[in-house]
Amino acid sequence: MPEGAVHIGSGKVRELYALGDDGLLLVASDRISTFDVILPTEIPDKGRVLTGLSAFWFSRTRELVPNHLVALRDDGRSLECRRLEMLPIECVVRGYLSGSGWKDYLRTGSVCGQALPPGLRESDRLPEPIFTPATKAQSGHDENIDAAAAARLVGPELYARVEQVALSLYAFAAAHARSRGILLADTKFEFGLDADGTLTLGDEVLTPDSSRFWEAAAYEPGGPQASYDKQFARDYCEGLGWDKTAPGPELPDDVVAGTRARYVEAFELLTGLSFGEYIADPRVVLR
Ligand code: PZK
Repeated sequence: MPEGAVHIGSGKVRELYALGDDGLLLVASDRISTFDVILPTEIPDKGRVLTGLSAFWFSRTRELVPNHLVALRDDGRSLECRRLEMLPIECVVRGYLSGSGWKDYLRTGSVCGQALPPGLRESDRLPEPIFTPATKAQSGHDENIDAAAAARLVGPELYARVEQVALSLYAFAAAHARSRGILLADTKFEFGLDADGTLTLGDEVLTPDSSRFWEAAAYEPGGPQASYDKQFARDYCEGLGWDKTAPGPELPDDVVAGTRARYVEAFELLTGLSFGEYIADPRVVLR
């Protein structure tokens, strides 16, 4: 337990602590989930990779929108943040048709009330990226909602601003990732208001846990794409005939090593830094 911090929440793979009255500490563990189940085996350094990537993106997008990052700790897995009043919507941007977007399109021809051209295949690139808000489900899965429902939750002015900022963040990050051989299929942002009421980017951003990263060289629309980071673990679990209910299976050493290597590779491609440099001094990602 970090010194002086009071534990206030747990995500599937992260812990949240209060730091004084208006600070928070977000700590990323090495836990991994597949098919929505936390596995008993950890992936060494996964939490550092995700924290380093998140800090990298916060640093590079601060001109687009202010964010909650205050400091990156020496352990490389903990972010000191400002406490925000979080908005009650998940801000998803999709550049490709996958996951719940693909499911909704198959059923209705639309995603979040936005009609898409007919004849799209799974994983196809969309004519242009779309903002697809979702509710924050207390338990279980977030539910896609249309713009009118999201605007009722946050107010129409804030909704318009959040949509515009989320689309700008996606465009910036997708272009950066593409130039390094990675497709950013979709990503989820969470925003809040700071003490002055300023719209502020929170949570973790543009990590493999909040986004779908695909290897550009292997991209083949018409079916599901391999996950950049988790595919070894998923393939192994599927091969066991596991029924995808808790508890998940232990991962063997070679699957752990292969999965860790993919996380580190994503970090190095996206940041242009060696992961060893990051471990030696995490603040290298802040430039
Ligand atoms: C906040 N979560 C998600 C849950 C985690 C993370 N800057 C902020 N101000 C107020 N609240 C939050 C944030 C952020 N980020 C984030 N819940 C509240 C969450 C559990 C563990 F690491």
